Amino acid sequence: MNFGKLISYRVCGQRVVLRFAGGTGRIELISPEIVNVFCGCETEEHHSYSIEERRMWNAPIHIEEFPEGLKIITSRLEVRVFDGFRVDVYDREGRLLCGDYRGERSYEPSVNHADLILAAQEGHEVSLIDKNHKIEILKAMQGDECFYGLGDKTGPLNKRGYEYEMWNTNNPAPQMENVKSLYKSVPFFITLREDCVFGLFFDNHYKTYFDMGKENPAYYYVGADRGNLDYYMIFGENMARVVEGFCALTGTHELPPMWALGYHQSRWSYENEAELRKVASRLRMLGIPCDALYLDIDFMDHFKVYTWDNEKFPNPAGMIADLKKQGFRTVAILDPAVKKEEGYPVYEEGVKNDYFLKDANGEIYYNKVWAGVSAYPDFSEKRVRDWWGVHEKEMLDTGLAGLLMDMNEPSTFDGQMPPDVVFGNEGNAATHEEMHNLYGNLMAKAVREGWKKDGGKRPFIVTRACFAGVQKYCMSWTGDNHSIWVMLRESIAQVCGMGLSGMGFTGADVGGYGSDCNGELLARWTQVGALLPYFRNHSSRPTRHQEPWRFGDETMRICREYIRLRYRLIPYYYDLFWQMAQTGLPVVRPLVLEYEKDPRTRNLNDQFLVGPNLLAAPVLAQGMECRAVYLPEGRWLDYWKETWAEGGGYVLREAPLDCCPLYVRENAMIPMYPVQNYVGETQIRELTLLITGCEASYVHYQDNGEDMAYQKGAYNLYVFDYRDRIFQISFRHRGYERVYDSYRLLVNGQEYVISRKMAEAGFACVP
Ligand code: MIG
Repeated sequence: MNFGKLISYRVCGQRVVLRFAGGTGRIELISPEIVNVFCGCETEEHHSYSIEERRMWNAPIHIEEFPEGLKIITSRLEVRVFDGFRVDVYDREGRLLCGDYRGERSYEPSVNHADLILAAQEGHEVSLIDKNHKIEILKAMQGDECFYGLGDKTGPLNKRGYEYEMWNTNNPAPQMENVKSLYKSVPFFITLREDCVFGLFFDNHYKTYFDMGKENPAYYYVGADRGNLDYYMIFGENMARVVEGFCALTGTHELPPMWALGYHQSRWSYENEAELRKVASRLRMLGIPCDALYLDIDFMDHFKVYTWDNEKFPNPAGMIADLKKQGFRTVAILDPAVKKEEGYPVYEEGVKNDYFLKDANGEIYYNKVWAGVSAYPDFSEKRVRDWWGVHEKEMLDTGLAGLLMDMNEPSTFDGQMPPDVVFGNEGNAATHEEMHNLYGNLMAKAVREGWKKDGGKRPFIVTRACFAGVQKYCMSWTGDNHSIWVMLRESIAQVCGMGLSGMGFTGADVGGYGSDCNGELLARWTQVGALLPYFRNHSSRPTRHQEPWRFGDETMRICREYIRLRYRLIPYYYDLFWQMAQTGLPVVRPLVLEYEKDPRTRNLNDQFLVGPNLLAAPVLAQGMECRAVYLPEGRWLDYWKETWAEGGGYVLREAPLDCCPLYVRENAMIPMYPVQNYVGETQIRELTLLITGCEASYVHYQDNGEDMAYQKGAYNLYVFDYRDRIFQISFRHRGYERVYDSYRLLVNGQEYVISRKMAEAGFACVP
């Protein structure tokens, strides 16, 4: 796009409309620190599916003209606009934070056309497309940039030097670091520089391209061939504020039911009632805590959505109720496509009421998935979402506690869905080319709305495909990984990257989905999975079973130990989930999020933090029994040895197969529960608090863990304070009738059990 000379401008509240010789653009201050750059190439106004309720924060601006252009000044920023709609952002001290690149893109084709054609014959994936895009946002590289986020992408945590595409893709082959798109598209990344940090959200849901300095180290760019030029630069004093800013625009996860934080056991598939019950009793017999069991596609009658195979599962409600008595919730998979079959009510209703996507000729569009020839619900229409929700309600009436949405890229077995397939889109018909990346979000919206019909229980909805902002509706998992060591390692950067992109409730299939797992890999993977937000062991049909007991006693005991650790940490996780619902800050964090000024955290791919207080340095390679652990500034308590380690450098930690090195920050608290077979098995009357150092304070959240009463104030917010050896609790909010009767304090190696009264009065921890 060629905007040419800046001719005139008009100020309208926090918005500046800019007339260039070649078109109109505008800059809007969403807040003093969030800048929107917009040009309506296809629609006059914003056309966003991520920012559904557009919020604005008060941001008085004033304008100064200068010879080359215009300055738009807020209390925090100075946005300079030049000819060609070039935009540079400075802080109020005059430091350049982010500047447009002034040259053209320049790249040397690394291979010639003939080579590509040659390689394509053997099946190599080659891209022959012209690399220039209609919309290109080029930012000048200052040299010190690290890049984070971009939703679920493979490769290192720091995306510098890599290129990606946003086009939701289901590819069951191992997703290694050369893969450009996975199931999810979140066109948002964070640029971290030595003395500044900001996020860039490209609010364009068409296929988009991100090059983080791979093509040319002089710039990084974002591109698209369709849609609007519409992006947000989100500044903030640190990375956490930037993540919060992005979530303020696109939403946060809601508080999940507490059981969702437990261990989940899955398999494609537990074939029938007997097999599922066997898994359940095995878990209880071995004392392996578990909260959820999964029904994969085989529970359906010939893979028909919203049906049950009555032979394999003759009495779903009865079975689900029995499992519930043993403390298991049942979660079922939910695929979008509807089998084409006469007499199948879901299909017939869809045809009759015009609920399915259409081809360019206005006929129902069919492709193939598990059920064979199938039609695709048009979730862009509210009436279709409502209908979907009615069937969902019937499903939930059997007692199901959750739904896992799969194949919503949407997947097609018989070639790609053509770009001209038509979505109704509430009267503004749109094509698949535009709507592809949104299909998962729209399905999630349908399922979240449908869930409300079920009354008061908190939703547990998981998605595989999605676009930016899906966190308002559901959580996610990373899809089909493989039981190979690199994918265990990769899952950490994936989960951390998603956490920085608003999607902090996520996890990877523990043990790996495709390929065969083995005992050592499962043990190591369970150690990692036990610490990631969504903790589910899942494996694919043609692979070896990988429940914790499948590889002998030692593996089982190690897995059980770490699953139990997770259950001890449940209140800590719950606090972090509560905090995430308020602010968007993820539960699991790359070290750089908490220690961005420390350059040694910026490329750490094999460690992570759970909240601010717990650091994990898992072993991610076969045969490794010792590893270097980077500890940031400060002292860290070795969780297992109960000894202190000095931070600000690497320590060497032995890590035999039964050990995942863990460290607790100095001057911190971690609340813990006793191990239970499942969340809610016993009523917790005593809270254990691990306290390190000599001064710590901590906010703890408590509610019934089940329903929506917390939204009406039925929760407690405690403040725990420890200083000068005095431990004291107080309430910031008191609305939930149950409070802890006593506290078990673990203070630097000493243990004190004290009553609530003593805790409220202030207790001196003196041995
Ligand atoms: O490609 O329903 O990612 O978790 O077990 C197979 C069968 C389709 C893909 C999901 C996986 C699930 C499987 N599904």
